[in-house]
Amino acid sequence: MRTSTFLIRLSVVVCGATSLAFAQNTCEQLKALALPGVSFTAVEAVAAGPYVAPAGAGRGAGGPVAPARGRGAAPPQMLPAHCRVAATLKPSSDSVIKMELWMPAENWNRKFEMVGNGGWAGIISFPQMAAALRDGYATSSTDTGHEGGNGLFALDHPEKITDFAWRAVHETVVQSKALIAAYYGGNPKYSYWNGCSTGGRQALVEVTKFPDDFDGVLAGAPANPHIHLHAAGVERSIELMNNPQGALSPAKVETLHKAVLETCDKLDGVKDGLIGDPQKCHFDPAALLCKGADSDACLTAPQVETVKIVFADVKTKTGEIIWTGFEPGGELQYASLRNIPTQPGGGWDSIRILGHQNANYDFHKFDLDSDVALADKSGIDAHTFDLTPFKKHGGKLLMYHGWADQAIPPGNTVNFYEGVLQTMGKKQEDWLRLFMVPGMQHCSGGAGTDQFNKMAALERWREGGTAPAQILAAHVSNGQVDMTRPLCPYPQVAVYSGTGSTNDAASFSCKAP
Ligand SMILES: [Ca+2]
Repeated sequence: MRTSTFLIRLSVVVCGATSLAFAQNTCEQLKALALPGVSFTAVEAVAAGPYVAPAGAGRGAGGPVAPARGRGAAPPQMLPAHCRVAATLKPSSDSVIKMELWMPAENWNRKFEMVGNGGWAGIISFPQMAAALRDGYATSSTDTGHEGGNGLFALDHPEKITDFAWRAVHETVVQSKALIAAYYGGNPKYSYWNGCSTGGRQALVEVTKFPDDFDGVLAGAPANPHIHLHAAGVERSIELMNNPQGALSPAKVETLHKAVLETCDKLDGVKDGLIGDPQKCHFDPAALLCKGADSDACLTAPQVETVKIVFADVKTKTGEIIWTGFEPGGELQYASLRNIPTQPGGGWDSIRILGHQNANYDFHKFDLDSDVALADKSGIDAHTFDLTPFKKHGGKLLMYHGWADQAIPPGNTVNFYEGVLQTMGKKQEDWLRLFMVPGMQHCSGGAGTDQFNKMAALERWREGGTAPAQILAAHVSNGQVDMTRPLCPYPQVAVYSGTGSTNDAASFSCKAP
């Protein structure tokens, strides 16, 4: 395959079909490239064929991962021929950062797309890389310097915390760009970040710390600040534990959801099971309090309390919001309504390990205010609203978040966006836009229009200068599009014109609230 690739490239040069200085190095020749702190574990020309997770790719490599694709397409099955580089990066003595870079052997679109992680990372995002490669990008991903989807790696490994926080991503960017330049004989014309969830945190950390790394950044459902998200989850879990009779049966969750829709569905002008702007929805669960005997049609007092806990912002003693509550409309997916926890959950690692460096730390000692302050010292997160350097670089930041996110309550993303405007001034729409998606769950899924080509919108913006005034989105059932809607730049919302199908985006326009 390497030979045929070489011949194809050679023919391009001989024909003079392009002025690009292609074929500066073959994939094979990249092995000889000396990059400081980089050791190659594989440099190989891969023939076109079905996607197979690379051998030794580790846990979860070929399995389901957090849905972080920018395109919402079905998982890819076939990959074009490409040069695969697998490497281990060692920017510190304790670093073991795994990265992969795949570069199309033909028809490179002259762009670099790095894809982000989910949860605690610990795996390379191969499926997302595969989708980017199929679209013609040189693409890379890192495991962020550890294996495994929890925080135990960080015990007694401060350098690995730094790798997870920001260094693995940035180092992977630097080495990817060097390899791309060596392979193609030229830099990528544009570099993009595409991440959701933890990938959204990585996006915000990148634009804050390394504003020149990317020309355009997709930040979906950002888990930033990670420490605050996890601490709020712990606080909520403990409040639920202290309300042991509060679990709702599935039938009661249905009752709750119906009552929420009864109150708030029509506020956006269309009765469609979606709440266009949950910020306008003021539903009081006490309205469902059983007046007589307990039944599926009402909530007991402890169950009303559970709903209040799940919907409430988590605040410090002085009233600072650590993270917003879950939004009305997504009740059917909110596990906290149904299950009283017995443990504080996966976010506890952020407190006991990143904070206290003690795997046996007793969660009964949890104190939101002091534990957040302690764990924040780990330096995981972006804490500034001043993104002036990224703006000056010419970068575009496209954020999105589902209003029915069942993993990361979305109000925090609105607050981040507002924080940037308060810090940098009200008019930032030439480089920053936020798209809130009614009815969309975590990164994708749900009753809302979760399928939309955010990368194309970002590229038209950065490369063509056309800011996304709206993004066309679809809801797909059984492979069929059954609803389209425009997604609107916050704070605009999609408003029904009053005529035409409510399943057709053409019947809606984006308007200020
Ligand atoms: Ca509605």
